[in-house]
Amino acid sequence: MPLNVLDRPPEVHEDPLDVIDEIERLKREHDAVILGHYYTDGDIQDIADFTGDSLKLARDATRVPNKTIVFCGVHFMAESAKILSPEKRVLLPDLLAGCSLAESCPPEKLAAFQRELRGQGHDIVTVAYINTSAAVKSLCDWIVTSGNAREIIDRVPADKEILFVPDQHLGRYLSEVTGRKMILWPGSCMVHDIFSLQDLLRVKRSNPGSVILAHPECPRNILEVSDVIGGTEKLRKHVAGVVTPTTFLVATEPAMIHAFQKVAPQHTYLMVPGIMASDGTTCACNRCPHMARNTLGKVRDCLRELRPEITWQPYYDGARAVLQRSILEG
Ligand code: CIZ
Repeated sequence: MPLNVLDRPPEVHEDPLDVIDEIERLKREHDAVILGHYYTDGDIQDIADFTGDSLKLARDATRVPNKTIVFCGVHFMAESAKILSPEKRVLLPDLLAGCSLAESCPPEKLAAFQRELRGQGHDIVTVAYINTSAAVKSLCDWIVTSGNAREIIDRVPADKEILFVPDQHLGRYLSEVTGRKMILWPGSCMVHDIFSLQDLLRVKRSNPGSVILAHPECPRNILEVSDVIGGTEKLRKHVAGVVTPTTFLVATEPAMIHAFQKVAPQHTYLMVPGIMASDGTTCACNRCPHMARNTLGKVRDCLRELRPEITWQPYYDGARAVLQRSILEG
């Protein structure tokens, strides 16, 4: 008989310090290393052996000598690590940690759109943000992250048209900074799509001298009023380079503030509010629900059980070459 919600046994409370001790023991037992994205909670970033954006972590995954990688991030990141290091065991603490951008671009739809464009005479090069599935990557010519996008787009011959997938805001921003015309896929990130311009301006007004940091996945209206635009690694380097204590308004996933505080504790960081609901309350919906699936308990459990594991899929073969040349070479 199914359990009624009220009949469920209460969750056992575990002392986080005991969980961390067990994680350390299991890491030694299984020769494991923990990679943690800047968008995971602070306690996950703190136990990670390496933290970073998807570019840095994908590279770290190929360089670490360990047999097992626990990838605290989302599915496409762990998948990319497996594709670039097929000989390693890659664990993702929660297989449901997906990505709204990756979901917005199914491979069959992309393949059909590419056929349609080619049929109309467009000579396209498809550039995909790394926030895509391996099946989509295998249909693309280049994979970019917020950290290497400009550099890679500059390599696309000028006589080619660029189809950029799946983030329309990042694509539009890159088109502006590189001067390359692009055909944009209409995807967007659920976290960055939702900042409220009105509330951002209000916070800015009540914090004179504050500096707005924005991720290029934000819509144009947010980028237009921002002082520094960049991927997480660029923003982190920026705050670390500012000596004078400053108030930064942060228009990206709020867990990033933990990474900022570690390199530049002299500053004050304020989250940019999300859009206002009809009752006048401002949502706190900028937290990525997928990244939040990474918890200490799940990291411990995946090391105990050695699953969920990202296992090799036949279609990974098609994504390997493009990932290698985009992420590891050049
Ligand atoms: O590339 C990444 O890791 C993401 C998702 C954002 C960023 O700018 O680092």
